Amino acid sequence: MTSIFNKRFKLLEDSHNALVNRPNEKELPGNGIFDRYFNPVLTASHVPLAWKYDLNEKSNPFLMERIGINAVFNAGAIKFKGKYYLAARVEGSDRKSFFAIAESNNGIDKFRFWERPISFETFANADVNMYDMRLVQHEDGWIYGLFCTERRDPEAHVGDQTSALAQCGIVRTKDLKTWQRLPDLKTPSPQQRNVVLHPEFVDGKYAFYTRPQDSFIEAGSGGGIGFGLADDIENAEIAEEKILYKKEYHTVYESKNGQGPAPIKTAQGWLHLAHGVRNTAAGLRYVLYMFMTDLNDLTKITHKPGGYFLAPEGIERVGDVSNVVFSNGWIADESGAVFIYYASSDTRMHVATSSIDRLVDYVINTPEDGLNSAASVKQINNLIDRNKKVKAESKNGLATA
Ligand code: M1P
Repeated sequence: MTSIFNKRFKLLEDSHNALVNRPNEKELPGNGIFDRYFNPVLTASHVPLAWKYDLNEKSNPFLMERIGINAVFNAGAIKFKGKYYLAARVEGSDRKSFFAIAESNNGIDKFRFWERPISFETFANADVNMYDMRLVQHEDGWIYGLFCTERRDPEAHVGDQTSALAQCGIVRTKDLKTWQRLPDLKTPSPQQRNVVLHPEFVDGKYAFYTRPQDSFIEAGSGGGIGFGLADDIENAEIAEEKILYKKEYHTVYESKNGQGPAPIKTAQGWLHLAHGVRNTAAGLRYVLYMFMTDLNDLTKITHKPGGYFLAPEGIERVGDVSNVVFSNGWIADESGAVFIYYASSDTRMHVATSSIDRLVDYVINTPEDGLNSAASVKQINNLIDRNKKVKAESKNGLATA
């Protein structure tokens, strides 16, 4: 007779194989800017069975889960030696997050986790939690992983077991397998999340996008996406942060914002993906937005499309932290294709695809936020007028195809 263990093992293995081999398809027609896909690319169910189950029938006759995985989200991304890699944030049922590499041949489906999660050195004052790694191929030859490292706030009173101190941890690798831990980034700000390394040197220095905050929400002296330089990466210290994209009243980033992945260089400027947060009666709502900075002055914003680029839709709206999309990884392919990896509701990972040409067009030709309702109506009326003109011209045979 087949044992409980064997029956369950077959069921588990079959469903895991079906999941990790599942093809993905575009959801058409989309909005012309990017294409969503029907299936998430990574979920908690994608982690290998050996991470959760004791696979020995003697010690686990009921084949129970011994370790729970709660969610897989907020992944850094890189194309390396022809394959697409995600450095995902894996969160256990104990609430601790860690990083794990998953690989795919085409970037849109069949992502498989490597045998083990990433390990690297922790310091004497161990990181209690770590999350949201940004992978960057730097021109110095290393691949860097910048992530948020959190510990309990030593100033918090005994009854407060939630206040955290967040700072930026730095690791680097040449093969995504062996990781060297460097000292955490030092900045003048008491809290840092969403710190991103720029892929090129600026005046011979390492350039960072930062997000200075006093606490999870409080920005203190202004808030927004910051920018700073450090002489050295092995003891990185930013003396001064300049805010390059500030929060603004009644926008999709009125509560806070943060740089997403490292920007992509194009002929027209650096393309940026960021997240914006606003508060609602149902809690914080996180959306993605884009902007472009000058090729020679990284602190100069040249294009600022209004509104959000991508917001949670359908099932994406539901999860552990609902109404959230967050991206810390994208890949610009040699072909000009762009793979945008985003997490929904702190629960699962998705991909959307676009191209450099489409994203540059979006960033340059989307009207800026006019910051009031009348300005929004004016933008729509302008578009209607231009469309009427095109229609009239085509009737008269003037419009070109
Ligand atoms: O829960 C939503 C996000 O909240 C934080 O992002 P931010 O610091 O910009 O508010 C992070 O914890 C992020 O991981 C999380 O997805």
